[in-house]
Amino acid sequence: MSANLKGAMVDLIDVFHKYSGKEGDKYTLTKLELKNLLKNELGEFLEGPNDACVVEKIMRELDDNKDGVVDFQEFVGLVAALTVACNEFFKILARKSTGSKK
Ligand SMILES: [Ca+2]
Repeated sequence: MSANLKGAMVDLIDVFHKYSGKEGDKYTLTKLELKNLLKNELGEFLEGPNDACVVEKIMRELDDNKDGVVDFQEFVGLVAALTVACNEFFKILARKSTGSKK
């Protein structure tokens, strides 16, 4: 895992393109590409990435400009939201382990 921000940014771009290049426009994610990315990369964070309804819902939420595909900017919104959620989770864990009530 990357321990620096520049590495994390490059990784983020690499991961996106690894999936976006499979079918259709190589710079956007189709529903199938999004499903594979969610399943392979975020399977442990997301409930039911194999569930078509879940993928459909995430797709609708991410597809800001309603063009039926997810571009990099739209994808980064998901990553940012998940990263914020993870950070909150780690803060709670840290508070529990130190016994702080803040
Ligand atoms: Ca879109």
